[in-house]
Amino acid sequence: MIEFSPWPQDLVRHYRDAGYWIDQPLTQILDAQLAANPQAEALICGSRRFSYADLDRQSRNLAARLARQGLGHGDTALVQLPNVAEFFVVFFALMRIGVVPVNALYSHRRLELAEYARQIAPRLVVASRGHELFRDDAFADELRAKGVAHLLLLDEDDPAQSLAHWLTHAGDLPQGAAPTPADQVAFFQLSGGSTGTPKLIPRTHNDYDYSIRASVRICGVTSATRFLCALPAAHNFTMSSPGTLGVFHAGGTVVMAPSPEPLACFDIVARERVSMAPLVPPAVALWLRAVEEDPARRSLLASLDLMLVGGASFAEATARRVPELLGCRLQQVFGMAEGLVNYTRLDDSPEVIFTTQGRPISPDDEVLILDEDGHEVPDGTPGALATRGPYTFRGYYRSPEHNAQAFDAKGFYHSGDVVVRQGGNLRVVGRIKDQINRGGEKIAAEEIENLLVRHPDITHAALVAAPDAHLGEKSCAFLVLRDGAGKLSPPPLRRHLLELGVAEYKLPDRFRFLPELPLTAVGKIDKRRLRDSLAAETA
Ligand code: OOB
Repeated sequence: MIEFSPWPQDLVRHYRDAGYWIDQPLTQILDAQLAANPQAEALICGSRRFSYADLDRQSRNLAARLARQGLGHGDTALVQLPNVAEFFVVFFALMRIGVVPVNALYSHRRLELAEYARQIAPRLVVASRGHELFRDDAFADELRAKGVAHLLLLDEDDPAQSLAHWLTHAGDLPQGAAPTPADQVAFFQLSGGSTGTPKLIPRTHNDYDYSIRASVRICGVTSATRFLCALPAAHNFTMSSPGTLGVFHAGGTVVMAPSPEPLACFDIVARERVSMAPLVPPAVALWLRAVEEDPARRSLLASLDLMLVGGASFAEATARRVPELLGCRLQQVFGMAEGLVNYTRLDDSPEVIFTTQGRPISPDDEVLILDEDGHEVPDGTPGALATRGPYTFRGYYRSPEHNAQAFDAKGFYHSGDVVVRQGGNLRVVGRIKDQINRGGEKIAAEEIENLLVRHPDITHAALVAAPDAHLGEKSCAFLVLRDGAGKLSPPPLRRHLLELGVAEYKLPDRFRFLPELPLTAVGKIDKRRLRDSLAAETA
């Protein structure tokens, strides 16, 4: 079994008694539809259409082949796929045989994948030939040298490692192959992070399944729902809030799109009569602009009933324009891969929907809003969010030191968000974690600072958020150069980071050079002053 920090026994009992944890593996999502309505349309990916029976058959074929290779409980997998149907085939196949995956983002590069592989020591890697890392065999060979026994590739010619080939029938699932127990780790979610190395979040079947079932009710997902999967499929928002898994749970249809780019998505929405779409705020802005530019485009969105918006702060003025311009309802979502998810409710007043990020899923989500001394603040006063509950994790994978900081003695996870409670709803008003939220994509400042100072001419680096009209935030790196170093311009600095293998979305958007970094009274880098100086520049 994969180790994780368990919930204390009294809470475990309570979560079961309250009916949150029902001890079913995530494969039950598919099994239920296979029993109820196997021919219903589960998944559309370009011109390919999958019934629930198709999805089940292909994932069983893969599961059987993997199990015959000896993969099962105790094994992990590193998966990196774009937004294609195979993402779900692979996910359910691994769930079937109890192999625990990390689903890396397609934008991740060598640094991220190597780090995840270091942490989980996978026996299986599933990736795509279309990704720069797998275009030749160099990285694959590196992974093999570190213990990866099987590599399966999308768009691969060699049958031995062609994912498509492994999805064909080669015998049934061996006796004894089974998901991990429902109270054990099903898979890892990715943390947006604020630390030097990306952290992994163990999610159990029980906790994840509960968040999905409850989200389905809150968001009104039914078998008639046609759900656009245009954000990265591996992201917690896209997967479970209510996400693709919520749609499968309800027997609806998931429609894949390669990205949230509006014109391509509008055509898909119109062609496949999409009714529900989760988006991050910058994508919403692009959709709004596309309709403003050509109001006739609005008719392409006629089937769209509900847009879910989350992942980064969403301006009230933009929120108000969603129903007006796109002709659909709006639901705000404030969630985190670590667990806690808040939604505005479908029957909330427009004021609540436009001005807040909703309230928690569960009556047993405990949310504390704390001042600097750790005391709860009154309603209407901003404070730091701390939470625990039936689907909020209790520790990052193998990270005792970081866990000691991220959790308090009572097991509350301190998310680093600054929120205000008003009338029972939360508003996200700021952040104390050292992270940049670049339109929903999270960048841990420390990770990039560590990479920047590996440049021979850089002695100190600080990465901070700069306000940005389109993305909400962009990143700016403040650098101190070694005495005698010549001028450095952005292109070689970005090249330095790319050569270290970091994902492109983490590259600083701007660079500023200082003779030294400002320090606070206790000698820490004064990031507030750096942020203020950027705000002053824009003003
Ligand atoms: C979602 O998950 P993550 O893990 O990528 O990021 C979580 C962080 C939160 O702690 C918060 O800082 C920020 O993203 N965030 C928001 C927000 N939703 C997330 N900040 C302001 N307003 C919002 N509505 O981003 C995520 C996971 C599940 C559902 C939705 C989003």
